Amino acid sequence: MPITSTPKIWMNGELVDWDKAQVHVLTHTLHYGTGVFEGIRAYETPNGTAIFRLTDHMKRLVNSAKILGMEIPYSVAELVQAAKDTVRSTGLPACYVRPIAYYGYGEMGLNTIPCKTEVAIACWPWGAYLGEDALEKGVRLKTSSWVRHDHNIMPPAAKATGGYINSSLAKVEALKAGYDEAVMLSPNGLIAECSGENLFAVRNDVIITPPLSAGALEGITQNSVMTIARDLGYDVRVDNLARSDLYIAEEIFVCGTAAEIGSVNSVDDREVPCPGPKTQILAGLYAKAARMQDPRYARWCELVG
Ligand code: PPE
Repeated sequence: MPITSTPKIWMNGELVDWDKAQVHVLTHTLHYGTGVFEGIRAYETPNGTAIFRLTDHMKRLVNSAKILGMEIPYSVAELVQAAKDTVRSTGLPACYVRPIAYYGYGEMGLNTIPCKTEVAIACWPWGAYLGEDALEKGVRLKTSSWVRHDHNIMPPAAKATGGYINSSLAKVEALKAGYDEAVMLSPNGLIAECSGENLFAVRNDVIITPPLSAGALEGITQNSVMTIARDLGYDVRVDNLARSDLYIAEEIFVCGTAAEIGSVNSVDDREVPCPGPKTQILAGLYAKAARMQDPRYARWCELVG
């Protein structure tokens, strides 16, 4: 999906022109994948543009850095303000927001202790990540031959740039095989998540999503969906899922900031009823919550001002 430029990018405390937001080819993180990032969405709401769960995303960014032993020279509050300033500077009513913290030019070698952390926040309009009809028609999933990395190889709780080699291998493999998205298993064969989304399956009327311990990112969309589902009185559990649970699920959906909520119509060519009734209800409520149209979740919408 090609990027559409916007006027400014926030870099190390300043809004700079889009074309000037550049790094040197000897940037540390370009060589070793030592960065952390976030994916956030700003939505048009009746009260103006609001960034969905911005503070929670910035907290996760700081935690990702902490896991890597990286120090971000800004507080969560400063990062929140910077993201709002960036979105406001574009004049866009809705957009995708991409903060990244990375080790810049100056040091080389695997020792990151002397490296200085740089931070940038860019935003641009980004459409439906899994296609416009991902909710209605559903996506085709394929179990990946690539195993999700393990906690002692690359902590899945950190949204680290280098970790996404694993996701990218899985995504491209699935696309080349004619599927839309990859399901990744943990080293012991349990469902972890998709290459860029968390996964939920409904079995015996219970909505289940795999835990961090199975290699899933603690998704903010996942958390929002669980809250909405529990408020509806659904039985929601964070629990392990086996591959066969997906083959006989009543419904399956995937969710993430970029993808929002997409239904799943098959896994490894076993058809799954789609779009499932719970999926449709949850997707409708999520879309309203993100646009500040549901007072119960208005606290999640942080107005850019
Ligand atoms: N798992 C993975 C591996 C993942 O990348 C994401 C988000 C999620 C789960 C869902 O997390 P959350 O956004 O907090 O609900 N993926 C981001 C980046 C996608 C990309 O291609 O880049 C996103 O959705 O913004």
